[in-house]
Amino acid sequence: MDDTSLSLFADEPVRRIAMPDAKVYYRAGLALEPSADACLETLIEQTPWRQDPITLFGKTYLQPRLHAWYGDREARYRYSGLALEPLAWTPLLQSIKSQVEAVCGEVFNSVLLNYYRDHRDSMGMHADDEPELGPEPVIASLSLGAQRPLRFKHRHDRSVEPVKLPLAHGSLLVMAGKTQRHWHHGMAKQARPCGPRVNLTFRKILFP
Ligand SMILES: O=C(O)CCC(=O)C(=O)O
Ligand SMILES: [Mn+2]
Repeated sequence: MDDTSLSLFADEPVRRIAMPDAKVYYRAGLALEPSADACLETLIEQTPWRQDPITLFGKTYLQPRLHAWYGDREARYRYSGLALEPLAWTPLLQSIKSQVEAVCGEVFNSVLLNYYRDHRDSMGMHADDEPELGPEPVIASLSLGAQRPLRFKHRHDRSVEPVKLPLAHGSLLVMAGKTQRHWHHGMAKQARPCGPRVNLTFRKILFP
């Protein structure tokens, strides 16, 4: 997404987050159909959630969250060392995908669902910079459920202030441009208890 495609958000309250070397946009209060509440409940209940082992620095752990991967048949993706076969789109995910595409003016061919069951689930700092996403991927991230902060940290310049962005129920975060090249993002576990959160990150795999 370039700055001109901001017009696709029309008069909606889109915020560009002040971050050097990045294009990050945030919009709260998406008018989803079915409602954000209904999407959250259905996705928690009906998704075939998986919790896969992950190897980091030679040690194997269970990922501290659940996930599911959906996409067009050819869309394969390697994520943190896992090769994921996409599940076929459900009518609900297809509908959410169309609504997200309409809001941000991009077409996606896959979505990673993350389920943070409570405050103890998390995602480590990372960049979505796999080659199959291309050099300047547009990643649209829909948040449902408990509001939790996404943390951003510049990868190369320690003088740049980290950013902590709370992601509200029914909000859309779009990362574009060189964001993945220059920033890491992640979600820490937190001490304060909170309810479940489901996140959907829509992606476009260029070389399936
Ligand atoms: O849960 C989030 O908001 C972040 C998810 C994320 O970064 C990812 O799926 O790559
Ligand atoms: Mn990510």
